[in-house]
Order: sequence, then C-alpha cells, then structure tokens
Amino acid sequence: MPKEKRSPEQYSIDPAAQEMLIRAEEIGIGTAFTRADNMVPCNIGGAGMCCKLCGMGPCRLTKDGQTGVCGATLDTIQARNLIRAIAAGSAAHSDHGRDMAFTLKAVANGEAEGYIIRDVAKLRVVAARYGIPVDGRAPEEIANDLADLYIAQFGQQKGEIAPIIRAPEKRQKLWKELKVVPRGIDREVVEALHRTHMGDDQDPEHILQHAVRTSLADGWGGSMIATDVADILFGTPAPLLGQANLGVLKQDMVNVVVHGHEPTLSEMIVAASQTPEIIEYARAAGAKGVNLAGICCTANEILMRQGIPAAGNFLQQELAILTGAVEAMVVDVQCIMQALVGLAENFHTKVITTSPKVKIKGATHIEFDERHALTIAKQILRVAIDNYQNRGATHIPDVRESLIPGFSHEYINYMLGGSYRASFRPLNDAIVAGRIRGVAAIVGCNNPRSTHDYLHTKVTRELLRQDVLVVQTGCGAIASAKLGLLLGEAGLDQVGLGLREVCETIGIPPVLHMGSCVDNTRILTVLTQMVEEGGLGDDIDQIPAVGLAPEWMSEKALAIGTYCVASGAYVMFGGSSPVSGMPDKVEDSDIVARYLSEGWEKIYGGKLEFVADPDEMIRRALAHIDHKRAALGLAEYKPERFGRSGDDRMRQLEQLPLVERQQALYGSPVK
Ligand code: SF4
Ligand code: MSK
Repeated sequence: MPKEKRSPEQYSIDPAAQEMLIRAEEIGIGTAFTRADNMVPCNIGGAGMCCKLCGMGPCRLTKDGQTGVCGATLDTIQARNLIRAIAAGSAAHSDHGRDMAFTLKAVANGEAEGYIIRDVAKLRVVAARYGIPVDGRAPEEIANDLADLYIAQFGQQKGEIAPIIRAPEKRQKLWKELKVVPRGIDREVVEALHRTHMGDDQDPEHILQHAVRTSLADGWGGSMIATDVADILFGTPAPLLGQANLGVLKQDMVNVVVHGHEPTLSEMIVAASQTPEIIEYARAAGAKGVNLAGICCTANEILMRQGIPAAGNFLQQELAILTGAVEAMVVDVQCIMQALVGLAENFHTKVITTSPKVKIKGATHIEFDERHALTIAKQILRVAIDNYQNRGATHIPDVRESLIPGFSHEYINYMLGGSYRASFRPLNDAIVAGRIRGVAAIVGCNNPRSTHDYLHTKVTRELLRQDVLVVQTGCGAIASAKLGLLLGEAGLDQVGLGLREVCETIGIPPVLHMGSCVDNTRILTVLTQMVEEGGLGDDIDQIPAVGLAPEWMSEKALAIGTYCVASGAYVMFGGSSPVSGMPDKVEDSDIVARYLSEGWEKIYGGKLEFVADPDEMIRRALAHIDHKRAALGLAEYKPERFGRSGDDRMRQLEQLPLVERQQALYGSPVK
C-alpha cells in the first residue's frame, strides 16, 4: 500500500523547495519526494536482514534462530551488508582522490590545460610532512613528487598508507596494535569485497574490524588526498561571501548548474565562464552572461573557493530543473539522480554527463579530459548558451540567503591567532573554560524519507543554543546556509551566550562551513590539532565532540561515520539504521547494532549509533560532551556564567545614560 502523500511543508522546511514542489504538483511532475511516498521500503532489507550475496538466496532471516541457506547467521549477514556499503563509500571518495592525484601529476608536468598550482604554501607544507624535499625546488618538482607519493597510496600492497602519520600519535599506536592501519587504499576495498563473497569471512567482529580498516583508507587516505590536492590546485579556502538557494538562478542570464563532487571540471567551468569570448557568446544569444550555480558537493567546492552560489543541496537537484531556467545541468560523479534526464525532457534543460565513469541514458555526454580542460569547459558552456533560446516559462523562487563559507583548518588556525601566532589555543581555552561546551560536526546528505533540511536544522539550532560550536560539510552545510546560520551577526541571536562571546571576539559565524564530503578530513585535522594544542587530552576520543549525520542516505556517509568512530568520535546517524534488525520480533537481531556502539567504544573510544528521534540525538550528544568534559576534569558547563562581555555587553551599556555607562565602564564618571 502506498504511503499517504505528504504536504509541501512535510516534504521540506525550505520555502524555495516547497514552492517548487507545489509547481511540480501543478504541472504533474514527480520528484524524489513523491517517489519516496510511493515506494514502500523493504523492512527486511532495511534492517540488514536480507542477504543476496549468492544464487542460493536471497535469504531473508525473519525468524528466531533462522540462518541463510549456507548457514550464515543474522549478525554475519548484517556485518557483511554494512562493510559492503562502507567499501562502496570508501571507493567513491578514494577514486575521487585518485583522480585528483593524477590531475596534480598532469599539472606538475605541464599536461593539463588551464590549471596552475594556486597554493604553493600548502604544497610545501604537505610535501614536507612526508619528507619530500622542498627547499630550492620549483613547485612543479615538488608537486610531481607529491603526486607520485599520493598515486602510490592506491595500489600500495604492504606497509602503511602515508597520510596516517597525520593522526595523533596515540591513535596511530592504537591502530597499529589493532592491525587496522590500511596497507593500501585499493587493497582494503578489494579485501572487503573478497571477505564478503559467499563462503569467506563469517565472524561479524572480524568483518567489522576490516570495515574499520577500509574506512580509514578513505578518511586518512583517499579523502584526505582529495582535499589536499584540491587545495593545492584550486586554493585553500578562506572566508568569502556567497549565496545559497534556488533564488540564485537568474532570469536574464544563461544558468548553468554544476552538480556532483569533483572540483576539476567545475573549477574550469568557472574560469571559462569569465572569459571574454564566453561572455560575448552569451550576449550574442540575448543573455546578460553566464550564471553558474552548484548543487551538492560540487556546490561546496566552488562556493568556498570562488564564491559561486549554491542552488541547493541533494534534494534540490530536480527542483532546479523545475524552475525552467536552467540551460544545462553539468554532472560529474556521485549523488546524481537518474530521474534528472526524464525530468529535463519536460523543460529545455540539457543534462550533460562529463565523467568517463558516469553516463545516463538520454543525457548528452561531453567527456572531460584534464589535458583539454579549458577547451571542454568552453564547449559545455557554448552548448548551454545555444540552449538559452529554447527556454520556456520560468518559475524561480525569490528565496536566497547570504553565507560565509571557507573555514579550512588552515584558516581556523589563522583566525584564532593571526599570522604570527596561529594556533588552536583560543578554541581549546574556550572549551576548557566552558564558554564553548563542545564541538559538533553536523554533516551529510538529505533524504526524502524525512522532511528535507528539518533534522539538520533542528539539531544544529538546539546545539548552538547549548553553546556547542558547529562545523559542517556537505548537504548539511547548505541546509544551514539557507537558514542564515553561516553568517556572522545574523546567526548569533540563535546561539548560547558563551558561544556568542567567542564568535563575536573572533569574528566568526556560529556554524563553520568546512567544505564538501571529502572535506570531512578537515574535521579530522582540526580534532588532531586540538589534541596537539593540549588541554583536551592526548587523543581525539577525549575531546568533548560529536559527529552527526541526521539525514544520511549515501554509502559514503557510512564510510565517513566509521572512520570518525575509528578516530575516536561518537557518531550518530538519524533516519533508519541499516543494522537495526527487528529486536521486537527476532531475538538478538540487534547484535551488530550493539557491537557498533558498545563494542567499538571499548576498542576505539568512539561509537556508531542510529538514532531516529532528533531530541534523543541532541540529548545523547550533550550527555556525551558533558561526560567528556567531566573525564577531562573541566569546569561543569554552566551557561549563566557567560554573556556579560563582548559585543552584547557593549550593546547593553549603550542603552544606559552617559554617567551610568561611564560608571559601569570605568568605575566612576569621567571628569
Ligand atoms: Fe543466502 Fe548464504 Fe547465499 Fe547469503 S551467502 S544469499 S545467506 S546462501
Ligand atoms: S553531496 S554524499 S548527498 S552530503 Fe556530497 Fe550531499 Fe551526501 Fe551527496
């Protein structure tokens, strides 16, 4: 039986999304929201209780003590399903990292049209970290060596992947003892698939140990490489002004929406859109120029480096086309819905696939090749511009919000201490004093099974009120951007007084946008630097911090969650659990869920839990933060102690008559 259809307000809390969903209904077009209404999820598969690894199945284990045809038990099946998802997520991130490393190699050797090394300082810092000589060498020479080192991480067969040295020392020691340091990125992913082939690894804890190793190959391997190289080639992000939501599309310009994950092509499209020849070509077509906007993590990549606006997050990809104002949606890899092509047939939008790895039937394919990047970017833009004349009726919601993205760990370090004494000391001190209760990373996707952006914003707002500093990436960051939480002054009326003091003193928004999904590695680096700064213990698991993915949907999210747990973090996912089992019907069907929580906490100090109720998620997050504060011997969190300094106090003083103000400021009236 199809579920009851939801209202626009139940679909999304975003007014722009609601407006477009009403339009979709008016013109009789389905979206992921309505398809989710019509698709009843399989409760057996959803709970991790179905195995389809071989032709003797699929085996659905729905009775106490039941096993698969081969005898596989439910906990084994759940662990195998989970590690396969983690392997796929790690593969996606890491293959992105591999492509970035190959691009770096091509740039270093002058084989990539249009690219330069933009952040030589970061190149030198990263290369030196691995012992690559930097003094007296040209950036291209250093980049060539770094590219070789990074490319080698994927196919390495023995030893340890190099970026692991960037974790806290104590954590590295633990991983070595537990034998979970990845040997090579590809090797761990392949082994995860091998172990889960019919008749292989059938001890759930042993399978999940390799799930950790595989995820570490992502977080401290492929993803970290992707972030490093993107910064080196396109610039390390620093705060700038941007905009978010569908209202960034322009009526009088050629709108090109870039969607997916890899910044290599999108950066070049940004560059191409600003060339006189493309601007002139657009004008000749009757438009004022080319207006670029992003969706999903491509949006985050070009937003935080170039200030290119974000049209929205994952669930807005179809809604952008529904405006009728998008001449081309240019996609690369990951999070691209096949439905885009059928939807675009109702409008004039051209869906252009560009990756050699991704084609969609019915889409235009213009394959990207870094050797001719600028030429291909211009070709794509010309296709979009030629399509402008085919535009029909449009409906662009007049909804957009400003934001300040670009808080790389390098910038956070700088903003806390300036050029000459950059440090994490002020952040650690604020946590020690209790002005900041703790830190939450609220990351990940949207999922049409819950109200779009609702869970993200609910937990973000409540944790801010509780003086928890929030860092965000991915679609969660865009959700907060659309709410105005990524703006300095605008967001501060929604945060606790202690956190507000810190934000006002440093001049930061209460929510720091740290980038795309692969940039969750920036959060690992921040946590490591907080450990190294001192005062918050000697490993990540001691920091009063949590990681939350309230609206997760992708396998990449599971990989991210797992490497964060293995790094010592308490991670909670909202929505449904892929290992929930049905403990009310099938005895012990939640063994794996319990192991990911209690079992992993004993081993790694971090734990993975799936918590559907956002209030419970908030409660557990705060309890965990307070527990970690107490374990460190820090002052108990008391919000009433703060809020009497900084801008807020000055504002209150300004309300007083002159003499009383002077009395308050100087102890007596000024003569
Ligand atoms: Fe069934 Fe075992 Fe085959 Fe899985 S591997 S489908 S449990 S027989
Ligand atoms: S794009 S993985 S929906 S965050 Fe990175 Fe958003 Fe999740 Fe895709």
